[in-house]
Amino acid sequence: MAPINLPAFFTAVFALAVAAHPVWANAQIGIEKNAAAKANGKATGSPAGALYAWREDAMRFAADLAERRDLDPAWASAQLGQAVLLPRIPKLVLPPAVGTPKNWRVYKSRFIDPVRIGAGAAFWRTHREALTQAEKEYGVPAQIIVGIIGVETIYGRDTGNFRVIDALATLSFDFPIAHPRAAERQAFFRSELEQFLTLHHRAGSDPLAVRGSYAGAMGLPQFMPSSWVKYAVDFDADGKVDLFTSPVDAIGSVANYLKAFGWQTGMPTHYPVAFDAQKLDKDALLLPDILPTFSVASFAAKGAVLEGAALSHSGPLALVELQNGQDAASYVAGTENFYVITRYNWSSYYAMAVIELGREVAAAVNRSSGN
Ligand SMILES: [Ca+2]
Repeated sequence: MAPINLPAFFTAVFALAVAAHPVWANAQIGIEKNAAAKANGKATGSPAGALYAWREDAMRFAADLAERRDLDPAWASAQLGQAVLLPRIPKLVLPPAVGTPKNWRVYKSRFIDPVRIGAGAAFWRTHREALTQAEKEYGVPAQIIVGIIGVETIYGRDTGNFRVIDALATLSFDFPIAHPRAAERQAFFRSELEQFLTLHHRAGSDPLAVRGSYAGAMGLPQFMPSSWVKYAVDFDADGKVDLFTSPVDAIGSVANYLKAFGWQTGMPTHYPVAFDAQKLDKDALLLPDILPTFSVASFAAKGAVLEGAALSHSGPLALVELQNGQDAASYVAGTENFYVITRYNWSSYYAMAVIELGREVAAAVNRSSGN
């Protein structure tokens, strides 16, 4: 790991930061404006926002993590010190207001449209070999991998334009206390920030150059730093893991992630379900939420009616409810593989969008190849 060459300007700012703070109070006015411009997606090209170098909690965290992870402490505080508070981000992580009805049709329309399907078909044709290889190695069907990368970033078109270090620092040190699980989420983001800095220290790469989502997710598959460390693979075998510019690494990494969370080869994600009004105990069926809990027989006893291949399904099932605003909800019988997709993003709406986008893209690919 080469020592960091800080620009003289920053070294001076940083020296001020560890000294007293009166200067800082005056400087903050300009800083707020700068950070706001950045949050609007306009890079200012200047690091002089609301720098975490001024924040005692952040600098203490940098020192502690350097010790825990055996990193150069000067490097850790210099990197984190250049992170900027982005005031827009805390608002983005707040859950929707209580009583806001979920709407599967609206959600679906955001992710399943001709542009995304067309981009998916092109991605599939270009990377057919890697998708086939991933399916062979990890047992995860191409259409699930294609569904995830499409929903996440439209196949790399939209990987996020926030500096990851700014996003992670903001959510680590300025997480909104109005969030119902603020302490837990803040701890999560601190752990991600720690992994992010450690990853770059070990690789000798520049953490300040990395861009991603407002939550710090990176690359084509939008991996958080901890997932990058645990599940990313060098699937194109060029000697490095690169989820930003190697779609093949992204394909292998998504498949590896799902496999690690228990993907079972050949198992469908879900089955259609109907209800027998005489026997229906919907409360009992919905109680475990999306965690597969019911055998086919206990499903039937509670009034959930399956047919065809579903009747010989051997694993547990969940009744997945997708609300449609004021209209009647949609339901499917989710398998353990449906649940695995929700480990990528903890939402049944997300999982269903991935599955349906993948299916649409597969159909488009088959149509164009004359099958
Ligand atoms: Ca690679």
